[in-house]
Amino acid sequence: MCGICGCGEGHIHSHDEQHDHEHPHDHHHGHDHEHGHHHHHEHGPEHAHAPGLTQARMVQIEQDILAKNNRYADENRCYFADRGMLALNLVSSPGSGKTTLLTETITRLKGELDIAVIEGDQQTARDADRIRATGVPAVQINTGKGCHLDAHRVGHALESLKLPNHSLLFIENVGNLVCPSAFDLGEAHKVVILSVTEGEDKPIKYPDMFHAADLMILNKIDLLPYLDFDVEQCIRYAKQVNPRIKVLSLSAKTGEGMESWLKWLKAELELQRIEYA
Ligand SMILES: Nc1nc2c(ncn2[C@@H]2O[C@H](COP(=O)(O)OP(=O)(O)O)[C@@H](O)[C@H]2O)c(=O)[nH]1
Ligand SMILES: [Mg+2]
Repeated sequence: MCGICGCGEGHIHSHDEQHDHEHPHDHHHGHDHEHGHHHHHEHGPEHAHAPGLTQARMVQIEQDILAKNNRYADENRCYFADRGMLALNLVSSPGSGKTTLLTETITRLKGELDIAVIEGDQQTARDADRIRATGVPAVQINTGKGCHLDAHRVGHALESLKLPNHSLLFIENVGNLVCPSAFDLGEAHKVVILSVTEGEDKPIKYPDMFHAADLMILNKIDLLPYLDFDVEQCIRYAKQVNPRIKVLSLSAKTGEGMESWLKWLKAELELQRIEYA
């Protein structure tokens, strides 16, 4: 994960480490931390590859970051549970079709359900703009050099969305098949989207991600006639790293296979309603 690759936020201490002992995180103080981590840099390790940091110290820092993330994820999970909401964390490499799948899904479901989206990208608000064009609320989080969304920033996005009970919330993570697998955002499920243009071996090359996901969506099946992508082999690889993974094949572009995905979404939302509402 990010402590190892050194890409987390550009420096290894996240602003919430300092934030923790300044005031407790309650998600209700309306404070904007988006640009708040320019202070405190004189303290603590700044870079994952900082000279003088032992491997043991690096591992410790990494565990601390994940433990803090997990506490925020638990807060988010309570937030979702209190409202009978379904939150999904969409993960994939860049360009697999996450935003297209979302706009196509929203167009089909927005008459029936309350839907909102949290968009994670390193830069720009392009994806949040694409979502808002469908008529549902979206919050963009820019992670800068960061390669994943963390639960703390998702918690702040929830504050500004003020979602009604029983909402369906999609969280589109930063395009990256590695780091987002390690960060729980409080979601009910991670959904991994794999485009058939990426090659059938991705589940075994990036096993952490496919292991963390409960559902794999094989997207862009409209392109199969032009490729030598082996669907069956891909599904075997996915099940090899995660025997309980569910698989749906679809084309966000033509709409083929979308019905099963919509059905899955509604069933999962219904489960949350029954369990918590
Ligand atoms: N042929 C085809 N192209 C798709 C499909 N889904 C998305 N795309 C295209 O793939 C590109 C990346 O899509 P985007 O939704 O931005 O992917 P993201 O980076 O995962 O959010 C765009 O050019 C989309 O039009 C699909 O099912 N079939
Ligand atoms: Mg996108």
